[in-house]
Amino acid sequence: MVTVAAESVNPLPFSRRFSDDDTFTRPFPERTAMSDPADPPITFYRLQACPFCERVTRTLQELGLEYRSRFVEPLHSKRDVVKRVAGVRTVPVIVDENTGVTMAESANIVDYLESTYGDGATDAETGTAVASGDGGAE
Ligand SMILES: N[C@@H](CCC(=O)N[C@@H](CS)C(=O)NCC(=O)O)C(=O)O
Repeated sequence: MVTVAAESVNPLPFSRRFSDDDTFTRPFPERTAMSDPADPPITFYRLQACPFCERVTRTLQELGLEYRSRFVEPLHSKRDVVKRVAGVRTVPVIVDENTGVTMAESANIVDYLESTYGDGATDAETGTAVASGDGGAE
């Protein structure tokens, strides 16, 4: 009888690939004066192929914002990290350390990002107008 080690069948189990620790940084050339190169101020909790998350991704990119993506567990009941951070298990969720805002709901997040960082936005800390540029939009 031939036995096959589980590792050789599935070297990277699904639950490992999407664990809460799967964090990566997505750098953008534009950085705000507030940014720490090692630690983007915006953390984006998201899920692969989530249309609501894609909407937020597009807005972040259009505004040229630097952020850190954290891919949550696909299984709703296992999304403890985002539940702890935002009180919900749905994604998208963002945490913006620039302003202290934690927010769920894609439409609210898009509105928030555009009003905080888009044209005509005021600086979250000083209340002064933020210079508008192309924001790195493609
Ligand atoms: N109204 C929410 C919907 C978000 C949503 O349904 N996200 C899905 C992933 S695409 C999710 O987290 N589903 C789990 C759940 O509904 O509990 C929004 O616009 O952000």
